[in-house]
Amino acid sequence: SARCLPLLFSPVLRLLNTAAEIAAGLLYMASKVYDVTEFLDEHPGGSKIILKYAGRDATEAYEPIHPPDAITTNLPLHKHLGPIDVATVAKVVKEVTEEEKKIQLAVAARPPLENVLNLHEFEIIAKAVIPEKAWAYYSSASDDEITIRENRAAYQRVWFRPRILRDVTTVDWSTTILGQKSSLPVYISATALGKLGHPEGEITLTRAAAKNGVIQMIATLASCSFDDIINAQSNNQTFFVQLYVNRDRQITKKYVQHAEKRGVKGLFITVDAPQLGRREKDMRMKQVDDSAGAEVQKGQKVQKDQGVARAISSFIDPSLSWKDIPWFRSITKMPIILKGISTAEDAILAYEAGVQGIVLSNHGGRQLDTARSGIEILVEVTAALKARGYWPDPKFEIFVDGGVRRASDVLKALCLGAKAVGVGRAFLYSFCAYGEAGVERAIQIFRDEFEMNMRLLGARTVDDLVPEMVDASALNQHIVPVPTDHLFDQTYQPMQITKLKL
Ligand code: PPY
Repeated sequence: SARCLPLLFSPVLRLLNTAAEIAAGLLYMASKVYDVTEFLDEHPGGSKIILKYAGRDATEAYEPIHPPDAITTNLPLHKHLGPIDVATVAKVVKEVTEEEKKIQLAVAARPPLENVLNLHEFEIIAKAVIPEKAWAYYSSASDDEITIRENRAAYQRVWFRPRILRDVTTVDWSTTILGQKSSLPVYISATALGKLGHPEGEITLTRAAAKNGVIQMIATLASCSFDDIINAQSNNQTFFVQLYVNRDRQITKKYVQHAEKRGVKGLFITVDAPQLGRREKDMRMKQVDDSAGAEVQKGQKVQKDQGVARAISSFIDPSLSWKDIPWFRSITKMPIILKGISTAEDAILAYEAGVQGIVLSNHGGRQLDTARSGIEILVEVTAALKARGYWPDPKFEIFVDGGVRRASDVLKALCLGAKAVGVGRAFLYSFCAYGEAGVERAIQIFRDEFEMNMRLLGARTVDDLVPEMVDASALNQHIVPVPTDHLFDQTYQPMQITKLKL
């Protein structure tokens, strides 16, 4: 069912109404009651937030920021107290908050979808219509946010060398990715916690992808459960899955094998996040949430330095290493792709480890700040692989992600050797702004841009995209001026500094 999260009611209802039980941490979610008393001190988000919902329906607060199986996987079975009869529960009258009112007005004020002409615009609209907390989590990047901006700037240091007089009456930008047909040389990359920004979450991506022949990479930390996403499939659509490797390898094994059984066609293992980067916009929002300082004074152990993301990242295994690759090979037949490679050295190790591909990525600027952009890494990686005779190799595909907002960005990456490009935030913002229709519009914009740019570039198919079509000689010059990215600069939000409580 769509109730990704379980809370509950019923035999326990009477208990829930007593102050003692409420204080003890009985929660109900999606019609089930859980006793989380002993878990209070371990909750990565602190105990305060749990106690706020004790004895009440926590579904709405829980759902957007937890993977659907967080409780069912982590809470011992004897703490699952059972279902509750919703009809017997006193209705909590929900007041409409100031923020919700603001959002309602913003939703009504959205421009008609056909007025949205490029992917940047989804970001402006998304920012207006999603909760501040969601915006903080999605838009944030690590430390000084230098890498997230570099992801855009790097594409602007690559210039085209277009060819002419090639009869470009018909142009075709379709391709295959890991042997799977794709209508675009773009796949929807994994982004977490989609329900923070839109009540339907990642399923909007699934539906739009199905209608348009686009491949979706399902995130380990999607708000919709893996099965809800797969069950929503149609048109025989293709999925990849992104994997955060759990400290408990049995959980990982189960997840991977389940994905394979359900027909997923590629396993993208995230290798650039042994610890989550410091995303200060996200962390700052947590401070606002906690009403500054009060917890410390009460002597409670609340980890105030965590944003939404850090609070739920503790399951990720920092001990993951090259030695684990054969184990992954042994548990699945899916192609294995390492997502988050940043150097030629590691690209070579990946090739030698026998994986089927790599994603050159800095995780959307959210991990190591001042790490280089994927497009810059691409030039280094293809040269090094070529020098060893490893590449081109049809059994080893190279992908790039980070900062892609235009088909022209994608074409530059393809010219330089990428098989396809991942787009995360831009699709995320498109569904936050307009749901499924927004994602469809984003895909349509890509199509329009591919058609025009391929004609103007003199490329009839993706096979015509060659290194000679770009001048990438300035790519690793980090101090050259680049043209102002007017649209991005308008949508990009500068960081804030802490405020005195005067
Ligand atoms: C990210 O936020 O960059 C992620 O990759 C998702 C995530 C969310 C929460 C914990 C760990 C990772």
